[in-house]
Amino acid sequence: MLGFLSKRAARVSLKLIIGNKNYSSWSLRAWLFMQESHLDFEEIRLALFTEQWQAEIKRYTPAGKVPVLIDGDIAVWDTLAIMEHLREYHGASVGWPSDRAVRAHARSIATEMHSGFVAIREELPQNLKVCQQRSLDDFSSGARAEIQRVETLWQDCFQRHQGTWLCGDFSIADVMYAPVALRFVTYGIELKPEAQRFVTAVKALTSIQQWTQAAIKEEETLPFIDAHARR
Ligand SMILES: N[C@@H](CCC(=O)N[C@@H](CS)C(=O)NCC(=O)O)C(=O)O
Repeated sequence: MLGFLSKRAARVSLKLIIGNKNYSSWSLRAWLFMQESHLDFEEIRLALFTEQWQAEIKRYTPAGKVPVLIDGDIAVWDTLAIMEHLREYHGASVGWPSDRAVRAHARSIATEMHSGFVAIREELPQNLKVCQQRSLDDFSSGARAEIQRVETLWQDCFQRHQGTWLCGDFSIADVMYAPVALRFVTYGIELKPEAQRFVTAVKALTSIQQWTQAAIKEEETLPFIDAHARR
């Protein structure tokens, strides 16, 4: 048994390079995926946009962004690539729904998030220390439209599929939208009850609570992100 454990420990060489827990939503996605997949990994946190940031991140990826997965001598960057790599080579249990139509829906909404929602990212950047009650009127028409799209998308999921999560069991679609749910909490965006179900489910995850508690303890500040909370 001990022999098995030590072999396993030797085999597990995954490192996840992340940014500040308070600010980095893409880091949160990769980390959440790995936690909920019960993978062993070492976490390496780099503070975003410090003087050393560019030099530090370029040691791991030419793309210059977090998250980055280090798997032995292989570096994988970009959240979707990281998740696919972990599914293929490390048996990550979080994935896509088994039903073909549900899987197609999950893939569509997950990649809609991955490639879009630019106004939400700009006007409601992840900042887990924020606790506000904002009105939709505070945001541009573009951001309002995107918030409404997310609300409709979540409602549609719960109307189409049975279960706690967007497409039934916890999947990559939920990983993609979890940081959006937290933004709606921190900026105090009210949602229709059916969409709010997703926010409630995300907040209840132990992994999310652990990440948020660590984020709140971080001391670094990014004034250009904090500025969005002061208006
Ligand atoms: N498409 C990338 C986005 C990664 C990304 O934008 N990461 C941000 C932090 S959340 C970053 O590293 N920004 C640093 C920079 O732009 O210099 C992914 O899915 O991982």
